[in-house]
Amino acid sequence: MGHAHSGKTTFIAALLHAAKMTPTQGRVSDGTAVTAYDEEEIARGATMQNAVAFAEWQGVKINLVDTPGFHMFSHEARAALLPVESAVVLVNAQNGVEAVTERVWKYAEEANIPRIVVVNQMDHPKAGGGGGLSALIDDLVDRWGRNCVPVQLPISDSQGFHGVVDLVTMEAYDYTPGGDGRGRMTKEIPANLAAEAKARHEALVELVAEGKDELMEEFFEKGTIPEDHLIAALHEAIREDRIFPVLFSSGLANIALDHLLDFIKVYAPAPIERVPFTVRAPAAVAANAGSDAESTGDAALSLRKVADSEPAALVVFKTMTDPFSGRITFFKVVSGVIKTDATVENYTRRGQERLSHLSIMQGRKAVEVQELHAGDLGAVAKLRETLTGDTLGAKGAEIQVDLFPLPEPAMTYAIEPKSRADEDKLAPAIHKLMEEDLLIKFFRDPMTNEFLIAGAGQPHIEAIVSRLKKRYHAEVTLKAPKVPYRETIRSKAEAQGRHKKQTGGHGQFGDCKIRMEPLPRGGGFEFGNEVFGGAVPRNFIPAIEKGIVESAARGYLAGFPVVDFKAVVYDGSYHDVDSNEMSFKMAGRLAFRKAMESAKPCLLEPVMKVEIEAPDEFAGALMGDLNGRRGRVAGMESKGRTTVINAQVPMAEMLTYGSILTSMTQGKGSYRMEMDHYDIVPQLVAEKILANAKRPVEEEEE
Ligand SMILES: Nc1nc2c(ncn2[C@@H]2O[C@H](COP(=O)(O)OP(=O)(O)OP(=O)(O)O)[C@@H](O)[C@H]2O)c(=O)[nH]1
Ligand SMILES: [Mg+2]
Repeated sequence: MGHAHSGKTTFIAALLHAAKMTPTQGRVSDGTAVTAYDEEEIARGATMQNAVAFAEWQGVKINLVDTPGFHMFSHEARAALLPVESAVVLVNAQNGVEAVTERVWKYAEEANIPRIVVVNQMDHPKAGGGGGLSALIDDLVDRWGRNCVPVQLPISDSQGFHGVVDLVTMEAYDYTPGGDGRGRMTKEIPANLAAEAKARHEALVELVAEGKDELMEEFFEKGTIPEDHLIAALHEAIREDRIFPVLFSSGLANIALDHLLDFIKVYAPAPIERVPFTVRAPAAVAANAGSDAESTGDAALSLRKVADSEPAALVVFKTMTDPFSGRITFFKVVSGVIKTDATVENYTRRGQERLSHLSIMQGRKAVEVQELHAGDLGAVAKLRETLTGDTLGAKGAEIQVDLFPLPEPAMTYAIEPKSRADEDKLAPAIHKLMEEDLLIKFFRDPMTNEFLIAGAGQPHIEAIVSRLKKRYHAEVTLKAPKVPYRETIRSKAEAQGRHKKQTGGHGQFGDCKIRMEPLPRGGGFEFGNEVFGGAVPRNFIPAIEKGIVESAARGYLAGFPVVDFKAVVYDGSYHDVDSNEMSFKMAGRLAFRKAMESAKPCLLEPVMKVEIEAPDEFAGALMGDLNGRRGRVAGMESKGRTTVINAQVPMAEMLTYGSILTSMTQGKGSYRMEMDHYDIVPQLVAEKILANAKRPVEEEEE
C-alpha cells in the first residue's frame, strides 16, 4: 500500500523477479509488470483495482496484493486488507509520507493489520528529500510513534544506493544496480555506517525487549539478547502491532528485494498465526464447528481458526468480469482445505457452486492447483452467482465476513447511450462492471428521470466509459446531471379558484377558496379541510386536493415541483347539477396558481454536505474556492499534516468538483459528499436559472 507512484506495482514486479517467478523484471512503463494487466491501468500508468500475485521463496508461499495509490481508489486499497496478514507500506524516499500513505496507515491500523514500512525508490538522486534520510525516519516516528524503527540501514554513497545493513544480524548486503535482486552478503558494514549501525541495533534490541519481561531481564543481565531470541521476539512484536519495522529498497533497480523476501518470510505473520478470523455465525453452527462462540443477540460472534483442521470456508474479496473468460472469483481460504471440483454452499445466497479449475493467480494468469489450504488466496472461474463479499464452504460450517465500508461515490454524471444498439447493451454491461467494482452506482433519478452513473471521480468514470466501449462495445455520452431544483413559497396566501363552463346542456361548476402556507424545509405537502356547513360537499374535497397536487408537480416559476407547503380548503360553493369531480379538480388548480402569485414563490436547490481532505498547504486555496462556490464552511480540522474541511455547498456548484480538486491539490486532495438538505436559491442566482428555464404554460381551462 502507499501513495500514488510510490512504486508499488514496480516493487511487486521486482519481488517476483528476485524470487525467480519471472525471467525478467516487469515494468509498468511497457505493460509487463505482472500486476498491471488491465488495459485502462496500462494506458494510465496507474493501478485502479487490486491485483494478486505470488512468490515462492525458500519453501514459503508469499501472496502479494497490489493496490491503487491514487487517492480516489483508497477504498480499493482498504479492501485489500481483508485477505492479507500484513501490509507493506511503501514510502516514497523522495517525498516522504504523503496523503494516501497516511490514509492507508490508518486503514491498516483500524483493521489491526501489522505494517512493514519500506522506504522505496532509494535509487532516486533525490532520495531522502530535503532533510536527508534521518529526517525522514524522524518524520515516521513523529507520525506513527517510536515503534516505527529501522531494522536496516541503507548503504548510499557516491555510487548511489547499493545495499543495506541488516540491523538484527548486523550483516551487510551489497547489490549491483539493475541486477536480479540477489544480494551479495558481505559481513563488513561500511566503516562510515558502523557507529550508526551499532547505535540503531542497540535501540532496536531495547525496543524489542521492552514488550517482554523475560527479554528485559536477559537484556539487563547480558547487555544484549541472543540473535535467535531477538528474531523470535521481533516477529512476535510485528505480529502484535508493537513494532513497525522500517526497511529500504529500490524496486526499479531491484536492490534489497531478496532481503525483503527474507524479511517477510521470517517476520511477517503467516495466516495460521493470525488472530483468528472474526466471523458471524449462528450460535448452533459455531458450536458444531468447534469454534468458540460468544452470543451477541441473535447472531453469535465467533472466531474461526485459520487452520486446515477446521471446516472448509472461504470469503470472496474480488471479482473480475471479462467478456471472454467470464467471471473470475478471487477468494481467501478462511479455514479448512478447499479441493478442486468440490461443490460448496454459498452461505450468503444459499445456492451451491462448483469450484472447477481451482487456481492461484499470477496477475491475470491462472495457475491450476489441486487444493488450497487455510490462509491461502485462490481463484475460480465461472461461478454462477457468487459475488464479492460472499462466503462459501462446507455445509453447516457457515461464516459471514463483513467487507470494509465503501465511501459514497463522489461524482455523478448523466449517461446516455449513443444509439439504439448501445442502449440495449448499456444496462447489462454496466451491471457486469458493477460486479467487479462495488463503488459504481447506476440508477434512474426519479426526480429528473435521467440515467445517472456515479463513481469515485472523473478518471474513474472515464475508465468505466472506456471499459463499456472496449469490453462491451457500448458507447455512451456523459453530461452533467440536471440539478433537481424545487420551488416553494415564503408567505401565506389565500385565493379562490372558480371553474365555470356552460357548453350546451350539461355545465361544469366548481368553486373553492384555499389558504396556503409555508412548511418547514423537508415538510413536503400537507392538505387540510376546514369547510363548514357543506359549502362544498365532502366527496369533492379529494378532487380539490388532486388539482392542487397536480398543479404543484408541474411547478409555477420554472417547472420544478412545488414543495414544503400546506394547502387548506376553507370555503367554496357548488351547483346541484353542474358540479362534478373534474370541475373541482380544475377549481383546485386555479386556486393553487392564483395563490402562488401572492405567496412569494422561490426556487430551492439541493445543498450537499461535503468533506474535503488535503495536505495543509492547500487549505487556504480550498477555502477560498469554496467561498466562490457559495459554500459555507462548518469546520476545519487538522489531522497530522492533513486538513479536513467540512462544508455545505449547493449541488449546482459541485458538479465538476472532482477534477477541480485534483488540479488544485496536485491530486493529493479527496472529497466525499452527500445530499444534505434543500435551501432557497439566492435571488441573483435564481434569476439566471429562471432565465434559462421554461416557465410552465398557463393551463387552458378545460
Ligand atoms: N527511480 C525509481 N523510480 C521508480 C521506482 N519504482 C517505481 N518507479 C517509477 O515510478 C513510477 C510509478 O511506479 P509504479 O510502480 O506504477 O507506482 P505505483 O505505486 O504502483 O503507482 P499507483 O499504482 O498509481 O499507485 C513509474 O514511472 C516507475 O518507473 C524506484 O524504485 N526508483
Ligand atoms: Mg500501481
